Amino acid sequence: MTDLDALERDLLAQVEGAPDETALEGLRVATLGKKGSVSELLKTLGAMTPDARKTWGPRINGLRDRLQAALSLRREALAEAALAARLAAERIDVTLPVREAPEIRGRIHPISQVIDEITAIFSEMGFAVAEGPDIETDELNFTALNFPPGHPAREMHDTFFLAPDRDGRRKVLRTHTSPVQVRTMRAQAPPIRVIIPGRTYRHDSDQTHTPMFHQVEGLVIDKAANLGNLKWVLETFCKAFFEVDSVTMRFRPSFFPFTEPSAEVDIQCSRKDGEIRFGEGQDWLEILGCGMVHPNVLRNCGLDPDEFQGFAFGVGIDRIAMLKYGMPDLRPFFEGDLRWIEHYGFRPLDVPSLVGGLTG
Ligand code: 2NM
Repeated sequence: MTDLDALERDLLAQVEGAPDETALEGLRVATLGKKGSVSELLKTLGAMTPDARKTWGPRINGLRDRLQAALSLRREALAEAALAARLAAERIDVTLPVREAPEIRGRIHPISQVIDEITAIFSEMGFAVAEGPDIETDELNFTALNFPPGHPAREMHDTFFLAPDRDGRRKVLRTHTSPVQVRTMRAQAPPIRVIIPGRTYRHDSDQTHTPMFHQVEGLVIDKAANLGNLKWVLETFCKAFFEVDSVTMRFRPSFFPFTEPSAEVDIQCSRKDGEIRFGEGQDWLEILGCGMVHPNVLRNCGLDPDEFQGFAFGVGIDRIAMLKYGMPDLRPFFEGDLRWIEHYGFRPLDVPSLVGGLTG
């Protein structure tokens, strides 16, 4: 019958045009489902005469079979297309570079590197690391260290003062790390061997000075520590730090309120085309200050100068970092310019040690 042929053409066209698997499933339910249009047609066979059924049975069943075949063909085609679309959408370009992990991408600031190097060297000599606050009392920064109140030596330091507290006392940004030595002597009994790396502050700013800078100071207190020990410690440090087999050092008499006698130490070097080499040459480079701890300082820290003595030294970290790593200007140290740290920074996994090498 032409009605059945028209129905078949229409259904097959709908199957062919189903845009996705959901629409196709809707079509299946509407035709072959329990109450689907084709299922309803099949049900009419039961009520027919045997003759009519002979004619209509094969036609309606044929329609159902062809419709079923068309549905599964279309379902396969749609599934294939959906998979292809997903593969295209979720495609990953495995040739793209991987983003580096922080421990690979990051850089250690030369100051941190040099502090780690210095710590490694002095640890080997039996020194511990001590630390203290950046904001100190006047007593710890000056008075205990034998700078009497009103003494002109306080002016050598271009101190940053904080606003006075209720009692009119003004705290200071520490001008050196020496207050930590005082804290250490007051807190623990000799023998003492410590180094103190840290930030220090002075009101000074030009090509070679920043208002915040870094120092390492060292302190040794026992019953017999002497200038000979001091010289050995400093020479051992300089050779290890500058990675040379020998250094020539020159001790010039100097003055610090907290040491007596006091000296400034130069090391011999050569300068060719702006490049500095140690252990050779005719030039002298000032690198640190040192001396025997003043009896007044020992007394101020509760130690009897007739029983205990010791030496101390102070090194400017920023300055020796510039010398060792050939950095001509101090100011970019604290500007946070990524290009500078890319160039002068160190790799996080190259940890300085005397065994593995200080500088990787
Ligand atoms: C220096 C130079 C010389 C020093 C002295 C002391 C203390 F606390 F023991 F008295 N601490 N640091 C010292 C001595 C520091 O820096 C250039």
